[in-house]
Amino acid sequence: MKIKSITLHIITMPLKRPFVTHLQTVEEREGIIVEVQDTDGLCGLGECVAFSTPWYTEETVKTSHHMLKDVLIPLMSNTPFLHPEEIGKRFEAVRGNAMAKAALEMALWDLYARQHNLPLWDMIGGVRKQVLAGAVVSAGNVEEMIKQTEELVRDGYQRIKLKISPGADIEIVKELRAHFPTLSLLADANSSYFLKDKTQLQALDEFDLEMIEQPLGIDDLVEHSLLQRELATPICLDESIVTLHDMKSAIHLNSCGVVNIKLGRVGGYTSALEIYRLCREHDIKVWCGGMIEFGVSRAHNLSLATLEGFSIPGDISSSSKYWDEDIITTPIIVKNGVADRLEGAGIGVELNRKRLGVVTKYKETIYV
Ligand code: OSB
Ligand code: MG
Repeated sequence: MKIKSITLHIITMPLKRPFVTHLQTVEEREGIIVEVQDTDGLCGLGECVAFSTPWYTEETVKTSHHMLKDVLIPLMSNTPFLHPEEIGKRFEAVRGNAMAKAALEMALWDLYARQHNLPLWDMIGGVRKQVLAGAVVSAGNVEEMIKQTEELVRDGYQRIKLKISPGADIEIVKELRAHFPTLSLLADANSSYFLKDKTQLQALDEFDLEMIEQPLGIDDLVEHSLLQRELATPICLDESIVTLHDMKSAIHLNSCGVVNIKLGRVGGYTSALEIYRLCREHDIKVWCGGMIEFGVSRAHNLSLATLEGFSIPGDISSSSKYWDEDIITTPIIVKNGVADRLEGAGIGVELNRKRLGVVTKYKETIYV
């Protein structure tokens, strides 16, 4: 792969409505679109999913911009490489910073697939023609959560994830379950509980949740294991799984029955595929997590979720759930709980340059 230049587009777009969690209310989404160009003029696209502030992980748009520009992109300049998997080796010299690494690595996978004129889902061994999709409801009060769920169910979503936290949990789950007796529901706590809150979490067992996502601390694999022993509802880990090593530890400790895989959180495809394969070997269920993303990352998620093991609907929603107008020419569409896989080369979407221009705050091209 002969890389000529890498363009970083720092963009910002208002959400249609605020995304409320106990940690942060997101009203504007900042992000970085990474565009890698080869010497033949082909382009690969990636997206950095870090937020403006470090509420979900320690990375931010600013730290990942710095990592990309000053640390990771310079690693591209030496010897050419044959396959995007080789990039992981070069990145080993850099600790952490999974989202910055993922943004560049995703763009290289997209470019590699386009160079071979194949869809990326095909290159990684995907098989699903339709990807299983679900949506997230995240609002300040239970009435609003019911209203949003009604809208999403009307739009065809068949799996809804509810954000919960101490004091905003039992009432929410109980009300939602009463309104939607047969809907597939799960709850995501974004690490807002402690092991001492066990009885509060056990009280959720009666509402037939598919799983409870990341109830405890982001690095509490041991305590998740202790909790899982006393909880009927399967635990799904999100924040706790960043590396393959984390996943190995979680399996050894029986910390979870499910994991959501996010390309950004785990540092890109190579790591996501390793985690995926390990989960398959150990009967851990997987699904594709979401990050309130723009179309580039949504298209990457669709590629990943074509893998056979992605047998549970992910946080994969239409571009229109968050955006008035996405930055890609054909928005991502979920209908009746599925999204068709994209059949074009690479991730199968192109940038809408006009829209991108409108939402770009800063842009620079680095020649490698
Ligand atoms: O914890 O899964 C999470 C969004 C941003 C940061 C963290 C999380 C989320 C979501 C997914 O819940 C929302 C979406 O992309 O639709
Ligand atoms: Mg989560």
